[in-house]
Amino acid sequence: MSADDQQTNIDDLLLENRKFPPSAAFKKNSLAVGTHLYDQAAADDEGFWAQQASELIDWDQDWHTICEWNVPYAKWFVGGKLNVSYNCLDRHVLAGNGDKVAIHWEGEPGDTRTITYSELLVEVEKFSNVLKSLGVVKGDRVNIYLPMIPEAAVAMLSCARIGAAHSVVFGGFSSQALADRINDAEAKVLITADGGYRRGEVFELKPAADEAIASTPTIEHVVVVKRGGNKVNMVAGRDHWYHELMATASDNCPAEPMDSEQLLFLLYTSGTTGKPKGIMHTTGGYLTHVTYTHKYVFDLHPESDVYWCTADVGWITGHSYIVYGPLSNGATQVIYEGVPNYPANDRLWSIVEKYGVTIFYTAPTAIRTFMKWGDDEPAKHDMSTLRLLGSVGEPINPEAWMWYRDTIGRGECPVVDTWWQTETGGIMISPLPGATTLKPGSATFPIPGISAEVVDDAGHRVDHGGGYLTLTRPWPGMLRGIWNDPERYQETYWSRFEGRYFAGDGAKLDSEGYLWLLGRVDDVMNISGHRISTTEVESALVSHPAVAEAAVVGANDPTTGQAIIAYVTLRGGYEADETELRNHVAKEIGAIAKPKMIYFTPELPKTRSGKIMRRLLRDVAEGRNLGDTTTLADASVVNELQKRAAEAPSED
Ligand code: 7RM
Repeated sequence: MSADDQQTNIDDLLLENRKFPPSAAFKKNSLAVGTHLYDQAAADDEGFWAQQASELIDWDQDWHTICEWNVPYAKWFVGGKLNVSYNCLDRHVLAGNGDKVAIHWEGEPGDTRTITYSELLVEVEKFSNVLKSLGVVKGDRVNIYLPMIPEAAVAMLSCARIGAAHSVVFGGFSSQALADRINDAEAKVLITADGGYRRGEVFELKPAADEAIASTPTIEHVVVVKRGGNKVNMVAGRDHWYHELMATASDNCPAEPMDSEQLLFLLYTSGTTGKPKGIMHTTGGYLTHVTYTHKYVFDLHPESDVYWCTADVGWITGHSYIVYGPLSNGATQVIYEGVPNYPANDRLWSIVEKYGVTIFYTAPTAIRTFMKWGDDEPAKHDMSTLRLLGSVGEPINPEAWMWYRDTIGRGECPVVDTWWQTETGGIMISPLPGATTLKPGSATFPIPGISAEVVDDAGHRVDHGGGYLTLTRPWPGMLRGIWNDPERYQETYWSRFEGRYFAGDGAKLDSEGYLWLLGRVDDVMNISGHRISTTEVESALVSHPAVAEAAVVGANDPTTGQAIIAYVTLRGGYEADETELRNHVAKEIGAIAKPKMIYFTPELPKTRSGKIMRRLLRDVAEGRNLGDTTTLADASVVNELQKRAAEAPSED
C-alpha cells in the first residue's frame, strides 16, 4: 500500500479467519439455500423486486412502473394501490389464520396479553374509527408517544389503515424532543399513555406530553392509554381516554387502498448536528422491502416460529421488524415492555423459555451487556427452541458474535448480523442463514436486490481494504426524503459521491469479498497518518477475555496528530490491567493501534437506542465541555468519566 493510499483509505488491520457454513440441519428447512435469489436479483434487480412485491404483498391495483428513478428521488411500484394494515391483518384473517397469535405481550411487572390476528384487526378497525372521529383524514400526521404496549402497534396500523402518517417518538425522549417533532410534522393528534413500566417503577408520560403540547399549536386531540395507573390531568375536550373512545367505536372500518407512494410514516433521527431529520417512508416499496427481508433474513416459518425483536417501536427496528415485517408475514411474535434486568439479569432468557422463542433479534450493546453479566444467567433457562439469532445497531465484535452463537445459540444457531439504517427502511447487508457461510463480525454481503460498493475518498471503487460504504442503486425501502427539507436530503445523502447514496459508515472488503462495517467515518482516527477505525481497535480489546465492552476515540495529540484513548468495561471477575490490554491490541492488530491510555469504567455513554457515543468520549478525552447530551441515555456516566480524566496522571 502506498503512503498516499494510507492517507485516503481506512486501514485494514483485523484479520478474522473463523468460518461457519450453514449446517445441513439448518439448510434442510431453510427458505433460501444456494444462490438462486442472488442469481435472479443480479440478472434483473427491478424484476426481482417486482416478483417479491407480487408474491409477498396483496395489491388492490397493479403498478405500471416498477421503479422511477430521478437521482436522488425514487418511486416504487408506481400506479399500484394497496393498504399496509390490510396486508398486516385482514389478509391473514381472510386466509383462515384469525385465531393465530400475533402478539404474546409481556409486561414488565409480569402481566401478559395474548392477541390473535382477529383480535388485533378488531382493535385496529375500532381505533381507525376513533382517529376518524377526531378529525384525522388521509394525509394528516399523527404523533405517537407510548411505552412498549400493544396499543403502539394498534395506533401505527390504524394510521396506515386510513392513510395518515405516523410519527413515533421514543417514550424515553423528553417533552422538548417531543414538541420539536410534533411541530416539525405539524401533527393533529397525539397518542400517549399515562405512564409505563421501567425497572420496576412507573415512568410518567402524560406530564411530559402535557408540557410538549403547551407549545404545539397543531395538536387538536390527545388520546391517552391507561397503562401506568398514575394520576394524570385530563383537559376536557382535548384529552380522551383510549378505553372510553374504544368502548363506543364501531369495529367496521374497511381498509382504503392507498397509492404506493402514499406517506406511511415519518421517523426522526437526530444526526450529528442540528435539528432532527424527519425521514420519510412510503407504502408499497417499504412494505415489500420489510416483508421480504423479514422472511428471508430470519428464514421465517410463520406456522412454527416464535419471533422476538427486543427493539423499541420508537426506533426504525421496531417499525420494520416488530410491526410491519412480522405482521405482514403473519408471524407470531413476543413483545416485551421492560428492561432486561428486571426483576433480575435473566429476564430475557426466562421469556425465551416461556414462549419458546425460535428467532431472537437484538443489538450488540445488549449482547455485550449479557456477556458482562456472565454465562450463568442464560444457563438458568432451557433455550433449546432458539434456532436463529440476529444482531443490529452497531458493528458486532467477533468475540461478542462468538459468545452469542455459543452461549445463547448453543454453538448451533446461525447469527445474522444485519446492517441497515433508519434511512434504508429495511435490512441491506446481511447473510441469508441457509445460504451464506458466516464470519464472526461480518455482515457478509448485500442481500439479493441490493447493490453496495466500498469507495475511496475520490469515489473510486475499492475491491479490497477499507473505505466508504455507498449504495449504488435505489431500493424499495429507501427514504423518500427529509420532511420539509429537500435540500438537506440532497446534501446529507447524495452530495459526497456523485449518483451514490452515502450512508456515513466506513467498511472494508476482505479477500473473499465479505463486508466488514467499521463504524461511522466521522469516528475514524488518524494516528501518524494511519486511518484506523474505532471498530477494529474495539474488537481487538473485546477479544481479550477480561473485556466485555470497549469504546475508543482519537484525541488530539501533539506528536501523532491523534492518539487512541480507550474506555473499557470488564467482564465480571476480572481485574483492570492496562499494560496487558495495550499489549494485547498490539499483538492482535499491530503496534500502531495500541491505545495510549485506557480508562476502566463500569458503563459507556450510549444513545437511548444503545449506540456508543464516541463524540462525547472525545470531548472528555480532550478536556472539552460536553456538547449536546440530550440523546444520552444516562448522563451520570460521562460526568464520572470526566472526573476521572481530570484526576488521571498526565501522559508525556
Ligand atoms: C437499524 C439501525 C444506523 C447506523 C448505521 C451504522 C449502525 C446499524 C449495524 C451498524 C454495523 C451493523 N438504524 N449500524 N446496524 N453498524 N453493523 N449490523 O440501527 O438509523 O438507528 O442507525 O447504525 O452506523 O449507519 S439507525
